[in-house]
Amino acid sequence: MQLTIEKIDSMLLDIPTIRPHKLSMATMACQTLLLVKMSCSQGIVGWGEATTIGGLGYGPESPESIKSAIDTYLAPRLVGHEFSGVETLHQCMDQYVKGNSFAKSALETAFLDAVGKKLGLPISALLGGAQTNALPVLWTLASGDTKQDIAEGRKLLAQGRHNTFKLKIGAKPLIEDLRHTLAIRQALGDSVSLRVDVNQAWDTATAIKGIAALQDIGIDLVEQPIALWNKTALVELSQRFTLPILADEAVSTLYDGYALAAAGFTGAYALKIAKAGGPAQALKLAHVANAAGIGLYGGTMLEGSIGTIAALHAWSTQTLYWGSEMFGPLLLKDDVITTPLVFEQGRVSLPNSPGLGVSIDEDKVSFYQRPASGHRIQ
Ligand code: MUC
Ligand code: MG
Repeated sequence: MQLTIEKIDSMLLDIPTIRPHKLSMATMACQTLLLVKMSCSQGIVGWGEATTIGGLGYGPESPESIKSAIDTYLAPRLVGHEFSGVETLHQCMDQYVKGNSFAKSALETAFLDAVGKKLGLPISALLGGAQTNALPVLWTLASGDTKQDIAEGRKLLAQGRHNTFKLKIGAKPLIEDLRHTLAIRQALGDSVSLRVDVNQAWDTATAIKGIAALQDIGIDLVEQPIALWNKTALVELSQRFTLPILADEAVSTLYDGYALAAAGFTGAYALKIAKAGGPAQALKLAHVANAAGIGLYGGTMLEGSIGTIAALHAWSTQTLYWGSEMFGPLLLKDDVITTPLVFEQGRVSLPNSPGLGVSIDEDKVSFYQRPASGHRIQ
């Protein structure tokens, strides 16, 4: 297999969210999708996507910096070159550009889409083969209001769309977050799995107090309670409590995963294609986790359909002990693929036609595309 990349176009799309989505570091009224359109030999076109949360609130790459890294530094190194697969593509990207895993993820996704279309195989087949075509998916209750979250959770349970929920806490004092969590726990009932994501907001002392209380409330998983750099305390917290800790911001690549496991971390890892540099790179972290006996969770950067489906192809090759949160497209008011993903009975189904397995509505892409001179503060 050889594929020559002939042209790379990147664009920013701003799509409103269905309601404000409140995290400890940002409130999202809109999500910005960075889309990549990769034109290759034989008229094959691949699509990729990268998103982040809250501009520069989540990590070191913003939508605008992802676009600039692609346009100025990555695309010129790739265009006109022939690649035999994602590994040679990555060697080239890593040689000229350090870091910038979100930008690389969009390009790796577009390349995988193109390779799949050339070979007539879904991306999952390129990555090892799907174990399932319906993946577990939770929903995040993050309106910022306890009553509204309860109403939203009840409605989704009644519809049968989700049976597992994640709450975003950490922006408010601990006592308020605990009251909020307990109220939702009581309202939604014991058969529902409830998790919380603190997005690094606590110091270690608050985490010890908070996790002990969350354990009593019956929470199943506590995601990234403390700062991403504090690996020592994260390991200690994982060993101190029976309530498992999910490492998110603290674990991006296989190297992070190895270091945390070697230090004695006993929790689980949130895989994200953006953190690792693409679907194939994220699976390297999954393999390290498998070797260390660490459970996996399919994580999202609240991608639209293209990024979500790219991740689903990768996650489908794994056993996700903690399920996934690939609900990003449901949080957006509109979509750029012609046939939306189907979410029902706590699962999302994986397309199985070649590449990503989707058709892009290019009129929608143009409609939501940010003008070249425009800017948006999330
Ligand atoms: C995160 O930190 O996990 C995932 C789901 C959600 O609502 O926010 C994200 C980001
Ligand atoms: Mg998280």
